[in-house]
Amino acid sequence: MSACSALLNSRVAGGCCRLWRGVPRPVVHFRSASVAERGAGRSDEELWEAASYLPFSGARIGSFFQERPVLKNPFLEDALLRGYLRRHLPQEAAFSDLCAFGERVSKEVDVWGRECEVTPPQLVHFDPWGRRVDHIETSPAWKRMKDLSAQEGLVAIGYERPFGEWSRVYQMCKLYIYSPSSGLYTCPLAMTDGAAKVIQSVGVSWPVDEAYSRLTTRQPERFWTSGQWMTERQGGSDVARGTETVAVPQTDGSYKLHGFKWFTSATDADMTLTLARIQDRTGATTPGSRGLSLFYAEVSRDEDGLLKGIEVQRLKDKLGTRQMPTAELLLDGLPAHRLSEVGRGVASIANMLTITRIHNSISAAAAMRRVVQLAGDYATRRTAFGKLLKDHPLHMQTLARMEVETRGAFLLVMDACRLLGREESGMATQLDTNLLRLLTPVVKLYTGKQAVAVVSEGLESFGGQGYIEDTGLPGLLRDAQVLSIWEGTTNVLSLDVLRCVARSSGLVLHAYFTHTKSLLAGASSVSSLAPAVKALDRALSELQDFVQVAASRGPAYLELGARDLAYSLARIYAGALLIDHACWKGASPSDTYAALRWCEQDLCPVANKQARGCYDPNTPALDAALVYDRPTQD
Ligand code: UCC
Repeated sequence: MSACSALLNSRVAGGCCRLWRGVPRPVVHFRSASVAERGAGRSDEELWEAASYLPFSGARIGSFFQERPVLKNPFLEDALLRGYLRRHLPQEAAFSDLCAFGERVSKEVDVWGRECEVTPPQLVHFDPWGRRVDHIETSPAWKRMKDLSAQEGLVAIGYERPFGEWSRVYQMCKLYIYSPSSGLYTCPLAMTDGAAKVIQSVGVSWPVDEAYSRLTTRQPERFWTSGQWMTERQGGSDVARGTETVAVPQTDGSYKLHGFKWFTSATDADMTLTLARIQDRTGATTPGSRGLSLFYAEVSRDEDGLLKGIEVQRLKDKLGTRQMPTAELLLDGLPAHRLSEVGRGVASIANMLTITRIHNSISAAAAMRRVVQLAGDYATRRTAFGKLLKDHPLHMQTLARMEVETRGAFLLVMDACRLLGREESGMATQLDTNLLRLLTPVVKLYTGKQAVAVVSEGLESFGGQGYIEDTGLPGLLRDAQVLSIWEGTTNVLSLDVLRCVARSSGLVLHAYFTHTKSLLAGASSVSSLAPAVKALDRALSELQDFVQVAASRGPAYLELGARDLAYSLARIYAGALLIDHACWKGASPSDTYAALRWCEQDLCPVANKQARGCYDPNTPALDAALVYDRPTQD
């Protein structure tokens, strides 16, 4: 008997109910007509008993519950992912592993991811006896993620190469399934993968041979993660000018690092790669990029349990990625080994940047996919205005637009993975290498922006529930916001696009145009795709025109066009990939529809903005005047 009905019964027993005779009965709302009907002809006692089922009466909170979206196996639910693999990697072993992993993610790992979010890391500076310990405590779930990452080969696959040139695609598909449930463990994995790649490129020998084997192992007890400490007090973008850390040579050929790393992600790592300036005998260093060298350091403790050469100043209080420890570190004599030639630090760590930027793009596409899957599921459960959300055409139009964005992002990043796999397995042509150099910043910057927009739209599709913290949905948006910031902001990467065009004397663009045209070649006879092909052809020739005109203008003109150029490169390339995929014999009508819808947007914003004079010499002054427009004094 509920407390409420007990109370009512005691009143009935005491004859209180008689007091109600002759006075208006309280207005009661029965939960349903059937309850009301059952009340007909009942005694007062029975009616009061029935009233104890009233919604919102006493301790009862009524029947106002909403269905929750259900996370199903993200591999089985993803038609494009499965189609892409059927087309390019039709291997039973890959399918069964991804299917089993998808099951594990939905049934087991997703809960750990939530645990990481609600149990953020803590920094313990001192032990109970006052000794400085600088211990970063992470949740049990975060530690389980580390073991799982090793067992599932989330880094190892890239180095074992079980499927030759398609191994990177396979590895990244696993990470794509894992990412939104990983509690941001994909961040240390990205840096670990990048560090392994750098070590491989400089040579797997002492002192990094042991580290390499630990970064790429499948044995949880041996597995190491790596940090990537590039950001200092002056900020994270202008590494060449902002790096103050110095490396003091030791007599045994090693170094000790002294500096302040302002933003180190996943700081519970076992080792790190970092940049520093080597001091000469007088203590002088070389400024700029040419003064930077790349160093390897282990994060270890002495026999008293103190960190060797590191003080953890504090953990960062961030908008998102709260699951992950991000710290400010004082390096005070951190033992290190130089990995690059002197002054070749940036060029040497560039391999790491390529890998982490691809991981970043995977996380972006995966965040979009996750919110689209959850929103789609919710639409089959949630009724509003008399019918399920899925039966409201405007709602479905919104979800379909999110789906189109997600598909474009997925194909973009998978193509970068395809090229990376070709390069690493020795299959890459010069065109592939050039294309990968151009696409890496383009894909990272474009998918980072898409993720914020699509995840934000996704939250809205849940109505107010999308704004409620313990649904787990707001965390998706917070974590998406970082994707356009770290590993190079949108503008920094847009300038990187210009830089790689200039450094390659335009060869990266040549590769881009050549490959994009080849992607369209099979579509010319497919009538259902004709509007998309026509739009893409036009955009491609507009882009070529822009490149020709811009080449004859000064650097200032190009800089103003850089962001729009990068967006144009991304939209056109994604359109070509969608069209190409829709031409595949195993493609579905939805693949065609997605290609058509993608190509309806402004595919070449740089040409349209150029035509409106947006990069003309007077624009910077007008932009500044607008930004700093203030009310004039009366
Ligand atoms: O944000 C961080 C947090 C880590 C968390 C990791 C999460 C990963 C995702 C997880 C998913 C969930 S760590 C810090 C991130 N910081 C950046 O990304 C820096 C952004 N800034 C840039 O990218 C700049 O463009 C710089 C630092 C690269 C510019 O420096 P420089 O010294 O001015 O660069 P230069 O002079 O253009 O290039 C120096 C050399 C050249 O080689 P050489 O001398 O042989 O011609 C370049 O070609 O480096 C080469 N290089 C590159 N090579 C520069 N950038 C690249 C590149 N992207 N690819 C290949």
